[in-house]
Amino acid sequence: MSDQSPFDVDVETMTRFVMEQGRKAKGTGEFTQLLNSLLTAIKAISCAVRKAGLAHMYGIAGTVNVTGDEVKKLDLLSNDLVINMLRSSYSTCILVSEENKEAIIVDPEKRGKYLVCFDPLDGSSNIDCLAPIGTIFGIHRKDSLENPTERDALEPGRNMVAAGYALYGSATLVALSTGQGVNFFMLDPAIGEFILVEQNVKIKKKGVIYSLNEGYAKYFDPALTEYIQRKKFPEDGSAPYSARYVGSMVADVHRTLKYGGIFMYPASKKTPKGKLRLLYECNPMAFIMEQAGGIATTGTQPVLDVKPESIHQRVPLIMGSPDDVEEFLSFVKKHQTSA
Ligand code: AMP
Ligand code: P6P
Repeated sequence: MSDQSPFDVDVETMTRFVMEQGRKAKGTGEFTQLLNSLLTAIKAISCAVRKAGLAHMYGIAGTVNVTGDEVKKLDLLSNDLVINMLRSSYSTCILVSEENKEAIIVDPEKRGKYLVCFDPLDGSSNIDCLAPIGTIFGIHRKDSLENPTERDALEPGRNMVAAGYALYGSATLVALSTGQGVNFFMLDPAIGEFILVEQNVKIKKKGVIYSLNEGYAKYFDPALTEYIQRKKFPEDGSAPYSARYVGSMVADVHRTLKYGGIFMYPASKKTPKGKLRLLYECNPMAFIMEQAGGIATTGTQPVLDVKPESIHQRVPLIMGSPDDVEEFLSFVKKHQTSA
């Protein structure tokens, strides 16, 4: 008998992991229901993303979203999947989606206690060239909301109970934190389950990669310009950093988490408030980054401490290895004092 068993008969699936965590938390099971419903949506999106070319789902769906971007068919499908799975989980009260101008207030008969902010398919401008894209989500607990409104969604990221992302790349991965560290799960298409592959993920203290869109260099402020120059022409005899930029946030952040370094979508003359959205892009990624021992800042304060003023608010974002982010902030400080 071969000792290479074809199946792990005791495989740690994400569903099992989430249920075990639920038991430890001695909760009502509502949160577990939410996570497993979200997972179903992510599995379906992963399937759609990989079939898109065959199912003629590329191309513009003929509408634009609140940010004015042309919406591709996969965006619409992904958004509908997440909304429908969360609504039918009986665990949510308010849904904030990048694709919906206004917050969705869940019908009373299906209402639970969680607010979920999500970008159903981030990086969608990369769909047609098969670059990695992703789903990003952040979860807040909103106990005893009699009549939930959009304003109840304006919570600082520091109050989240969980956050994570799905990356539809060469494989499909989910990164999840419920406040006790970051875990990675990989989708095994053979059994349609996410498998625990890395526990308590920690980012390197310092990396050797910087990641931002240098095409906008003419708009950079002096502190950023000097920092990037220093990465290319180090003055301490160290080797220059590598530049990596996919232009798909989930791919760029995941690489930063895995390899270390710094990811930036900073304020500039072109985008004074940055481009990325606070509630469903920056906050969830900042939660994950801090849980992995990294730093996530707007350049003036931790992302998670920003008090939102509107659900599609943008903020500048600099995140990654603590030494790299602290070094960038030292340039910000230097230019502030010399200004
Ligand atoms: P619940 O009563 O199911 O809404 O859970 C109450 C709280 O317990 C949640 O807001 C979480 O902070 C925690 N919790 C419950 N289930 C889980 C789980 N599966 N994984 C991690 N934390 C959980
Ligand atoms: P730019 C994708 O459209 C996105 O929203 C993020 O996923 C990504 O980080 C950013 O925009 C890229 O923006 O201006 O560099 O093309």
